[in-house]
Amino acid sequence: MTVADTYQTDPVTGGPDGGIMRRLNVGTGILGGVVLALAANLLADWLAGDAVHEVDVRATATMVGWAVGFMAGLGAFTGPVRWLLGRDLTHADELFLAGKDQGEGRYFRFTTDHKVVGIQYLVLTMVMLGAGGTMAMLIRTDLISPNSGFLGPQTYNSLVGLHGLTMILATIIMVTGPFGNFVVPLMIGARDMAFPRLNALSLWLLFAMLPVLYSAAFLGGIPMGWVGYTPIADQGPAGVDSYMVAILIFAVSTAVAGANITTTILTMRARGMTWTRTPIFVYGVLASVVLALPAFPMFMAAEILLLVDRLMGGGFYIPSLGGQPWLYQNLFWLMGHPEVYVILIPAVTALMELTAVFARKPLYSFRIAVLSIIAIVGLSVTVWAHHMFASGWAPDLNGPFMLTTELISIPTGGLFLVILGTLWRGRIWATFPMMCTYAMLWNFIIGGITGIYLSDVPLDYQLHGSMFVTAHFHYTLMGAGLTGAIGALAYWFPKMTGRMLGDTPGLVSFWLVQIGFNVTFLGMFMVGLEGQPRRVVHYGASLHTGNLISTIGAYFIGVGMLVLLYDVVASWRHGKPASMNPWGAKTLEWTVPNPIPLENFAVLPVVTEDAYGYGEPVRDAPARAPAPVAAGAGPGQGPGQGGGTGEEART
Ligand code: HEM
Ligand SMILES: [Cu+2]
Repeated sequence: MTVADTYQTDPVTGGPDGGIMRRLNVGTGILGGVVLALAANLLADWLAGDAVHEVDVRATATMVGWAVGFMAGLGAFTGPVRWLLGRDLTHADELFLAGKDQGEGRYFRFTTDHKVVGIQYLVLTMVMLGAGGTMAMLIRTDLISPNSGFLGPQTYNSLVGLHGLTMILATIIMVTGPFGNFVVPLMIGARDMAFPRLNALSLWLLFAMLPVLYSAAFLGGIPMGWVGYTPIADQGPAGVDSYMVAILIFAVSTAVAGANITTTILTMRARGMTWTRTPIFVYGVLASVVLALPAFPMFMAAEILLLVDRLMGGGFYIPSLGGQPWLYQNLFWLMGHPEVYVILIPAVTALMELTAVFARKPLYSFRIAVLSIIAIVGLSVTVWAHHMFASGWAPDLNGPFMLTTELISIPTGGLFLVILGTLWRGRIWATFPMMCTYAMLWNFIIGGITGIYLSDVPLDYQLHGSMFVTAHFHYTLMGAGLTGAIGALAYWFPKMTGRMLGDTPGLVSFWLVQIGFNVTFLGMFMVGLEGQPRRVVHYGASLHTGNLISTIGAYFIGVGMLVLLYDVVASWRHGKPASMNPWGAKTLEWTVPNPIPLENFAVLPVVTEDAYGYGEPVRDAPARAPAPVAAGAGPGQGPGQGGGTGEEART
């Protein structure tokens, strides 16, 4: 890779620097949110004082008021407002917004630097996973015995719903948020995202969403599970309003992020970075957001119709008023199935990226990987009704939906084979991130094949609504998706923090989580096959053993995750300082120094070869590679030894 091409920012002119913008931060945001929430509450009380739906109108108005007030108080709208007033942001303002010379304070502001946004996303994701994980521990503790009575049925149902929703939202953002924002612009040789202010907007909308979502716990809960099914959603308490508003905010955030990331990847790749030289992770992130762009508006539409039902006396989903719950189910799964690939693809492509690095081989085969991703994106919008086989909606379509569902397992298998092919005959440096690839392969084969069971209509009639389904999707979402995200974290941690993630606690956490995970969900397959329904607080005595096994496994996951959290926090604070390119990787993010300058690249890079061209000497490789962990990797196989040539690393 050679460098050329200097870059000059055109100063934006048209007004004095500064203004109120410089005094806004998360504190003024919360203040603005509370004030507007109170105002909206009073206004709704006054306007809808004695309407039938008064409680819901007030709850919804309060939450919308909070979100708008928070974003305004944070300064999310100052740019557009000043533009409307005819005074654009000045160059100095733009630099201020990017967080120049602001120290830690920039993490608590509406900061546009993609690296700051990436770190904010990472912390937000970890908080959400922590909240969802705590709920999971409570759920499993309740299920430790057939009638433990640890949680009441109402609390149990709400916890299951909030756990599911928290985890789905967290897994949607867990790769694209932190790594799509921090790593992708570096990886494509750009100075920032295409729309830096939209980037900050997408992040802070999620922050505004969280109190709305969790207010459900104080408003009667969400008794209808994470899917928000009607007619229960039509009849449920005000907690359902929290669900609706949270989803609406989330959908806006996703749309904004999707438009931004798509534009960035399409238009800002470095000179010479043709599509065949674009790293596979960039494809993964692009596929994920391109899929999310049409999917989330479906969910949004579903919730807007629900809002009309609940607040205005509409009957979209109420049969006695001519409505139909199947409408909700269709809209929901038109989002819900693409969404599983929104989650999976970036995680798997992150693992592909690091597998090529640690196997010291080009990706096998880049073209199959790209074609599989394209096929998955196309097919995944044609399979949604496999979630409705047993619902009675359009039984004649069960056959065609079975076919499309089984077809999608072919390109999904393609991704799998690309990773296996990359490992084949590699001399592997078995680091913590690399171990995540192995774990993903193990877990995803189980998750994927049980998916094929479920897509078989007669079998699904048996298994639908059972713990078997719960086990299936945990094997995919957690076993493959979350494992991939953890691999990505361990891999890019040195670039994001300038420090190495501790290997020993990382591996301890890895084994605790992976063993705990398999124990938990194999136990759940067992009780699911024996007919235990999901989302039910009690179960028959004969199912005790399987549930006990699951609960014990879950505690192992919990402890393992705490060890990982410790590792992340401790390494971030005083881990071993990382060199510029500790893994000897060839993609562009490893060519910038630590800490990364605000503008990323002093001169923009020009790309002259593909991202996996091992066989060339690598830059800034460590003098001595860390000792390989796996058997079979003798001394000298670490990258960078003697120039780290690809030939050398192959057997
Ligand atoms: C790619 C990774 C996958 C993910 C992340 C995933 C995720 C999910 C989720 C979240 C659910 C349950 C939703 C709910 O009711 O709460 C589910 C159900 C289902 N999955 Fe998967 N899945 C994956 C792969 C597959 C594959 C490869 C197939 C088939 C080839 C498949 C077929 C099904 C079917 C038929 C159901 C409906 C089961 C039922 O409710 O009766 N899945 N999956
Ligand atoms: Cu599906």
